[in-house]
Amino acid sequence: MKDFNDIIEEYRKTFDEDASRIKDEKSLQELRNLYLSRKRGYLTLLFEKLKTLKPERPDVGENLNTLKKYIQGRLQSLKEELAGPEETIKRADLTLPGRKRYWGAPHPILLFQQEIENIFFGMGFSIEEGPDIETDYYNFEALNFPPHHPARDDWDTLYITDDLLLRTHTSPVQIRVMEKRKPPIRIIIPGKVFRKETPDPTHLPMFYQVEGLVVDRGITFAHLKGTLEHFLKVLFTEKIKIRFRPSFFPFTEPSAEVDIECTVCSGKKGECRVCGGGGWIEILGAGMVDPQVFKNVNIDPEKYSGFAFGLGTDRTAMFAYHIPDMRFFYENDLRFLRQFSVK
Ligand code: 2NL
Repeated sequence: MKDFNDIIEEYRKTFDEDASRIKDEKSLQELRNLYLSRKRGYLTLLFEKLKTLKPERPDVGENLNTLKKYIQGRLQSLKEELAGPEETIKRADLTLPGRKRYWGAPHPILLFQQEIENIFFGMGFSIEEGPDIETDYYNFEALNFPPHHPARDDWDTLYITDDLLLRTHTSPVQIRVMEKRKPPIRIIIPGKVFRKETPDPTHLPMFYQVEGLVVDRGITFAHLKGTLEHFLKVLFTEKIKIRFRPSFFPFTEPSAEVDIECTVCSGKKGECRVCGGGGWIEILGAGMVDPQVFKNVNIDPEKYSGFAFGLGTDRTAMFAYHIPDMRFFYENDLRFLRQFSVK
């Protein structure tokens, strides 16, 4: 009987439409009752009708059973979908291979800082750290900055209150160490520093520095020169050319700036973007600690002398890795960062 099979097919379509509207347990239960209830469910009624058929009974019966199984299956999966993750986990295929996890990696600036730390560690230096937020005294006054020195200007320093500021260099940590500890002192201080700058290829309001300090009896400029030359040769290879130029810092006397031959044009001059054609790039500031700084921390400048130096970690990393823009370090573009990871 063709008509009966058509009716079965119509019921399947209606069921699918009804099933697509299910959104909670209650409507699911209603749907189940509508089709499978023993008393008045559509399928129950259809099976009763089946009894009245004669020759077509096996054929129609088979179709009706298929529909019943189909409806039961759909109701079961709807139930699991509504039950959420727990049911899904029960059905998950635990034999599938795991998904690949991305491991983090040290940031290139940290790797470069550690390279610097290792070189000084090899010369007997220890590593010290201090707070990013400092007082005016530790950041400027103890370091012999005159009251109206331009570095105290609003343009350079990010002030929090009249007395609290974001440190503009890591030197305040040296002051704190000298207050607590008597010579001999041989330390380096890596860390974040802050200046009120508009970001451009060579400036950022937050960057990294490594400063160093040596204090003992009989320390001379020769120690300064030998230490920094060794450091630069390990960092930039034995062949690198180095020059010292006279300079000025409020906290050192005499003071010097240290240049290396340009790593990009090898000092050939001309139109180099990195050294501006001069053939040299400035890497370090350094000098013999000013006696006034020693007096500020109760170290007798008649007995002790020392040298100090500072370098910009990001700036130096740019020359070491030939990176044209400092902002690349902080954009977190994985295509950039992955080039430095060990793997
Ligand atoms: C630069 C210059 C320098 C120092 C930092 C220093 C610290 C104390 C006493 C004396 Cl506590 N000096 N630090 C000395 C000379 C230069 O840094 O160009 N930095 C990026």
